Amino acid sequence: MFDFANSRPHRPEEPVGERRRFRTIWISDFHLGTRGCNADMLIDFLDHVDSDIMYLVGDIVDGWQLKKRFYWPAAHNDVIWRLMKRARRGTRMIYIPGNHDEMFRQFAGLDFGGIRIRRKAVHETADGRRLLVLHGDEFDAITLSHRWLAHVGDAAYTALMTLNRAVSAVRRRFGMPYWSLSKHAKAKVKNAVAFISRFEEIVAEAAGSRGVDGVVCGHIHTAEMRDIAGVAYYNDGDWVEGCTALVEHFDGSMEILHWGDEIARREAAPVAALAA
Ligand SMILES: [Mn+2]
Repeated sequence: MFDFANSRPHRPEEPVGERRRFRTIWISDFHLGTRGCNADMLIDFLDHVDSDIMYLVGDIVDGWQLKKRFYWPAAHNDVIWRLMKRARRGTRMIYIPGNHDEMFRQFAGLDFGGIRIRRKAVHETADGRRLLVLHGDEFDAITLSHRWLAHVGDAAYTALMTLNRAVSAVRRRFGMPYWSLSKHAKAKVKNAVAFISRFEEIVAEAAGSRGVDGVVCGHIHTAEMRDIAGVAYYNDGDWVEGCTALVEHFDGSMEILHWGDEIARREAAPVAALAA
């Protein structure tokens, strides 16, 4: 086992002092162990924010892809290192494994380096709302009953992600901000839109029947926050396409951070100051 506690990251951590602070951060669907994982943006995110509580809402490591082909660059270790470091600094860390990292579900109830592994959790917001936190594949009928079909979808998805990376690389070369091809492709495909809204309704309905005020999940790689029949539905998105996080401010209000936009804003700020 790699000793994260006594190692240094490949890329040094940026100073902790000036980070934006939140009460809670939810992030999921990193898919570490795949080329699709946007580890650079994730590292940038982790180095610029801090919180009292952090939920890792599943599909952190992609065991399915790793089994097919081992891929683990230094940046992926750096992500794990930063998560472990956070736990040691005192952030209350809760890890809820998803379907791609389901091998960790057997450890639900245990603590690993200060990170609590749970099947699901109930989070209480600063304004007293109770939110059920789970990955979300529990409601994905395709994943449950036709596992092979989910793998076919997985292959098509991997192909789209390869294309997405090529577009991103070209855009970066021309100094254009991060833009997700796959995110926009998905928004255009009627079936995908129908699937997403159906998923959101099912999850919200299930949460409502459990008597909580809302639900936080990941899984479908589509960040969202909306009211569905009186239940607050939150999805923290992913770090493959959208590069998004869900955060709770200290007054209990919630926000989705689009990290590509945040980086663009940060990099534009000195230029704007210069122009003024
Ligand atoms: Mn998933």
